[in-house]
Amino acid sequence: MSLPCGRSYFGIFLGVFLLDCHWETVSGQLSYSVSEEVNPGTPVGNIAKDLNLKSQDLESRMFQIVTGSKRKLFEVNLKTGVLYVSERIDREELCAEELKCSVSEEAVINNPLKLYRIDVDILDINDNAPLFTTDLQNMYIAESSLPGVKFALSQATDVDVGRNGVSTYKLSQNEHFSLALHKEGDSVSAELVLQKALDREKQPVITMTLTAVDGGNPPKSGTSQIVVHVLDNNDNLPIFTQTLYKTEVSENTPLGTIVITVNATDADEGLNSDIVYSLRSKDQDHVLDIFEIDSQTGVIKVKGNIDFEEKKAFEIRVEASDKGQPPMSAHCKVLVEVMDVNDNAPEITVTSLHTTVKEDAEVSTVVALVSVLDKDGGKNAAN
Ligand SMILES: *[C@@H]1O[C@H](CO)[C@@H](O)[C@H](O)[C@H]1NC(C)=O
Ligand SMILES: [Ca+2]
Ligand SMILES: [Ca+2]
Ligand SMILES: [Ca+2]
Ligand SMILES: [Ca+2]
Repeated sequence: MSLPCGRSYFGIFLGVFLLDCHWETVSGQLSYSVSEEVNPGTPVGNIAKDLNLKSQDLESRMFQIVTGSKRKLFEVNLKTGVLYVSERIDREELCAEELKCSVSEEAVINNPLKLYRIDVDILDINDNAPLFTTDLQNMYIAESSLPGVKFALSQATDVDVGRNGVSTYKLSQNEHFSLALHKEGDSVSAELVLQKALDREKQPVITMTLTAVDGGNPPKSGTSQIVVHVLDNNDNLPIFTQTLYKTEVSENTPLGTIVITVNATDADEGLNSDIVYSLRSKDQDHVLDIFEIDSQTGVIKVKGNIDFEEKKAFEIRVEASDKGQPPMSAHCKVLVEVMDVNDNAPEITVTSLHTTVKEDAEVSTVVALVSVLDKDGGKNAAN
């Protein structure tokens, strides 16, 4: 018996020598294909038929599949010549992302010795869904971002190959974003595109579902939640609860007395809505000498003497500014009417026309002119 390349095919060098010289010694080559994950026992082909051997000869001529150290994925039924799957075949484990996955076996038969090569293509099935590395993608996007701006997304992977891999992405229905898909050969990736301007004051958080779909039949998919946190921009003015406040204050009101509290609110967030109040004086009416405002609370208090006789009403301008960068501000007016208090005694002036009055003076003789002057107004004045 002469052995191929002159040595025992059962030797430990078998694999090496088969590689070295199989082109001159292989008596035949067979190619089959079978899907991964088929049940053990599934037939792949009939070796006896394809090699023109009598099936009853297989056993007597010691037909044998030689796999070296590898797992024995296939076996031959020596009675029928059928090559069948002998254990679970997982293409993903065998070939990972390689597009073509093929298993080569050597088979020998004696009398005369012949060596055959059997190639079995392992066909991918769509047994894996696209998978995202994160179930949740938090994104922080400025409220001021312009439509058209793109944002990177975490991609999905599908360990299947070819069309069983990720073929497209979908985004759940929403008002602001769409997807831009980029295809490069077999791979596809997606970016988030802002379609409509954001408004944190209306919707501070936008949640969407990103779905990766493979091209299998039927397709499989995987999802990831996208949570967009809209970052505030200072795009709102403070707004006073009233544009005009009216109040009254008595003259001589003690210093520190609260006159009124103004209130402005701002729809933004954080410093962009933090309000600082201040008083503005448009002319020389001494408003700033007489009133003060608490910059934090908007409480206006008396700080100087109020004298009705000097000024009967004040018009205070109040500014509210946020602490945004740059700040935004708004104004309101506070009209303070001063109420008179009876703090002035009437002044009586007597002008004598005669130093003495005769006792027999006539009844209607003018004796003196009495004039009364009262600085107080209204009912506090003399009448
Ligand atoms: C200011 O007005 C807002 C809205 O009307 C209200 O929620 C808030 O409590 C007010 N603040 C003060 C200090 O009155
Ligand atoms: Ca798949
Ligand atoms: Ca697969
Ligand atoms: Ca804002
Ligand atoms: Ca603001």
